Amino acid sequence: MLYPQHNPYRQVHQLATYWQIQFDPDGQGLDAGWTKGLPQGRPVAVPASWNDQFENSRDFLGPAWYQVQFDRPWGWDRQAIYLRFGSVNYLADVWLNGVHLGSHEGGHLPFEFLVSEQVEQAGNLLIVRVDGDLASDRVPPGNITGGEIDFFAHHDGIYPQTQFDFFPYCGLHRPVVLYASTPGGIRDITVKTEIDGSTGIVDIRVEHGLSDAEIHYALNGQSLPIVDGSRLIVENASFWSPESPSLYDLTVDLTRDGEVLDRYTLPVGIRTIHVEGSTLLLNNEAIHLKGFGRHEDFPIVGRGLPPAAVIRDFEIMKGLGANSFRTTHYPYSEEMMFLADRLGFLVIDETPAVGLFFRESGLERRTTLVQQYTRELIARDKNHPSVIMWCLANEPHSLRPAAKPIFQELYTLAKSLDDSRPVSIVSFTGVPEDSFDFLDVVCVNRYHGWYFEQGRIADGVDAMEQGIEAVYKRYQKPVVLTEFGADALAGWHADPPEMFSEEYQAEMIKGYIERLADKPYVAGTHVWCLCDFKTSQSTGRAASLNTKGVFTRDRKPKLAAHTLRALWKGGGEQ
Ligand code: GCB
Repeated sequence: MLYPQHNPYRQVHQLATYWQIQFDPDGQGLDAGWTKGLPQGRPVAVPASWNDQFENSRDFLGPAWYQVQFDRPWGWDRQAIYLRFGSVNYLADVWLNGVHLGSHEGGHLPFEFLVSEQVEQAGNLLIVRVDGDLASDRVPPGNITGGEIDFFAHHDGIYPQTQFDFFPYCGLHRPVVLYASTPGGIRDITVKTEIDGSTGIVDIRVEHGLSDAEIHYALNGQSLPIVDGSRLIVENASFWSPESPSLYDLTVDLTRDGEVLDRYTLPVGIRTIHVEGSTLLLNNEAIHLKGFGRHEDFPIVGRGLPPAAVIRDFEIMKGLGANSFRTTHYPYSEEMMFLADRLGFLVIDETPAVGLFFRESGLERRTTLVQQYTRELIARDKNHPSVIMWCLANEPHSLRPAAKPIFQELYTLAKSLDDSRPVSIVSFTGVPEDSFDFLDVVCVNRYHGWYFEQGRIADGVDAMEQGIEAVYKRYQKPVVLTEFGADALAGWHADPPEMFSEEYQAEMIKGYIERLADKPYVAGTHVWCLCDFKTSQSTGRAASLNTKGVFTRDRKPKLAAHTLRALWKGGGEQ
């Protein structure tokens, strides 16, 4: 799925910054005819979560109704017009001028409708009903009752009752745009790259609906012939890597009789990613991931897209010497993924499948949703050089026998959609995690010295090391420690270190990284997490925050940030 872009053949029109919203706690909107207009809307910012914008909406999870009006941009009368949503959490139903266009389930992934027939010249009314309620047959799940959970007892009774550790923010979280392109024009482009010595090979597939059209390709403005039906050959190519994130502009022109009908320009990074034995190879050289898990979580904006804060997060990661992150626990914004390409980050790209459990009730529905998310994520992010691995789930409660065949099928699906990247899941058990028998990389989260061996960093580091060695011994694949960390209350100090102090967090993180540094099969360590973030209320989360950030929620460094900079960048370097 292509990201909308502006050029002489395509236009993007951003809808208003302030829409109207009306909450519908009694679920009366449909019967009361709100699809034709909201009786008592009030202004709301888009994109943003609704929860922190109003006095009375923090814990309200829907349904809520959004409304906006727009006119058709000039010159669009003969264009194919699409209405595209970057992310709506969780369930969206969309009406345009009273016509139900369709619905989409699952946050964090884009969806669009062809609306050329419905859009009038002026006064179009767009209505979106958003339902973010938590349910056991949704993904991620929540409000689970009756002993359905195999693990995570402390998640029972938290409020809101999520089966995951982040606040279930709701709303129109990413840009909503109209875009226009040539009817039958370019619908999709898939690029895969290979390396042969100093030569780069770019394999391209273009989907379009104009059977009599020709396709022309240019790289950085230079026209290139296609070889073997689908390949561009780039002599003396600059390969993409974190140290040198070279991108080429690939321009695809759809032409007829020499006239350009449609154009799309895609940034392409030429690079390869492979697993060989227990090593992860980028451009045929071993790589080591240094980085973080993180949340799209900001005061007031919630899980909405704040462009400046995204830049800030890249800045603080770079400043520490990080080269990688995992999109915990859902796909990050498309805007952030393009920046990752440009700034040279290695991304483990995760679907919104967090908190999966494998008891029967709702299992079929959850499984279908996770398959849908896998398809949608790969369709969205397949062309990013920064994406080095697909992660199909975080910490599934996978000890039940149903889990393995479900992941086997999911793995096969992911590989059939993209055979060019490793595929994994992130496990908190590790041994045994039956699915690691077939997954390409072993990704595990470890909290020794925090949830286990509490207050004892040295014992925790020993236990972590033993666990990682056991995982490697059992599966003989590259291992990424995808989460480890400790809560630290900014400004709270203790000597000797005590839990929740900045010293404890810093020392534990250092202990983990140093202990794993000389294990060649450890392909990376991701600290949990970059910044403190909002989560459900519980005794385990002071101030409703997970404070395992090495930065505060407003991006101020804790001691651990300085420790990481010294570890990753070396002593004095800033
Ligand atoms: C985990 C989860 C993450 C939590 C973290 C914690 O294992 O993957 O979502 O926030 O632990 O802090 O407990």
